[in-house]
Amino acid sequence: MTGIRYEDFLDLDYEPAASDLVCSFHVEPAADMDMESAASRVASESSNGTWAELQVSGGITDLSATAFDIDGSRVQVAYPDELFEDGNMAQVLSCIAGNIMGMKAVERIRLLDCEWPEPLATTFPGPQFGTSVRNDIFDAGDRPITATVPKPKVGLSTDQHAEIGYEAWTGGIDLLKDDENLTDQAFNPFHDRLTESLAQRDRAEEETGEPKSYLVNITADANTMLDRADAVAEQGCEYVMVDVVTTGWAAVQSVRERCEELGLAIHAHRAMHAAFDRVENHGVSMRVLAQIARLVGVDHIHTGTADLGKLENEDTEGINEWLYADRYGMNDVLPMASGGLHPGLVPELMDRVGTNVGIQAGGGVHGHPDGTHAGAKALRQAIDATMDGVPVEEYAEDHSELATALEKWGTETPR
Ligand code: CAP
Ligand code: MG
Repeated sequence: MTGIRYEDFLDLDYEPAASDLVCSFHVEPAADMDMESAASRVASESSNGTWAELQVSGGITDLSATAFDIDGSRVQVAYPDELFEDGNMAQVLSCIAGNIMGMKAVERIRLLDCEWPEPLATTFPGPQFGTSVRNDIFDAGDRPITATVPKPKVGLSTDQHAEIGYEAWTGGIDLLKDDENLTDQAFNPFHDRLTESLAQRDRAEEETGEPKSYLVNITADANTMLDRADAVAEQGCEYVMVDVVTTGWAAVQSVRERCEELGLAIHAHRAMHAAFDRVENHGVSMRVLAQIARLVGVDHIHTGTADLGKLENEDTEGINEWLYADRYGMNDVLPMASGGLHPGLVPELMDRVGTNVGIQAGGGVHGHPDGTHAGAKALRQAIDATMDGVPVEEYAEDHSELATALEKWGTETPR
């Protein structure tokens, strides 16, 4: 008989094996529970234990996780490689971020960070392109690539949407981007939007002589996303966009597989991430969500504006570092800064996040007093000025679009 008890999941002398997945949690035990008891329950419920003591006749493979370090509220748990199915992110998350999030033994619990071991990490494909898009798809040199999302988010007709794309592209923007809640509604059907936007893209490319592309939102159930990805490739676009948190990682994995066949890059929008990561002492950190995104293989992901924009951000710079760092030769990911950005914020943003990023502005382009084309120019001028080491105020002296944007928004952080 093999006994499995909660106490068996705590071993403060345990040294994780190189093949273990090591997860760091913030744990606040329930009122009547000490930290060691809570930590052992976390390791138990997230691997192979339960509330009752088990007796298994004949013995079983030991798949138990081990809580091996407690430092204040930070608990580290090591998971054996055999616990996980290769290349199945949903299964991994059902272990390390599953039932434990609702255990009564803990008042609060947050998955803070993961150290992904090579045997598990390399069962995932990683990105096809990552930061290389800047010069594989575009011709951006060292500067950040730029994107703009037409506003209002939804309600523009297909013609209006495509026309805004043309104005933005010819103003110097690299990527037109759909908004997270624009998919295939009656006022702007997916296939029409794809065709018309790409027709305007071709026109803009011809006029500017610069490569341009379109982040078309294919978000839907997995089968529909695959059909939409096929249509995107057929029409000669380079990207699909997916709302990766709302669709779920399993669906993203299916899209990633299809995109390999089609040679398409994936732009990951993270709408709903804040439901997991905004409350600081509970949930799943954005750092871990970004790690998952890299493993399953998106090429861009929104990681915030280093606190300069309209939305709450968790450690944009630290997360970006993780996305760039070498992980067993896996491609990196291009972080997208977005949410409340406008030209006046560009110098400080680039100071904080560098140039190996995408910069997305919706309201900060289309809200320009002289319209989208001028707004696109102003954004690009702010980037060019910063790349040249020239203060934007000085650059604005002979760049009127930038001057108007600075007059309107200055360097304010919008809310
Ligand atoms: C930005 C945006 C993006 C957010 C997402 C919006 O528009 O299109 O979805 O940036 O947040 O709908 O708010 P603006 P994050 O440029 O007009 O603000 O990048 O933090 O995931
Ligand atoms: Mg949006």
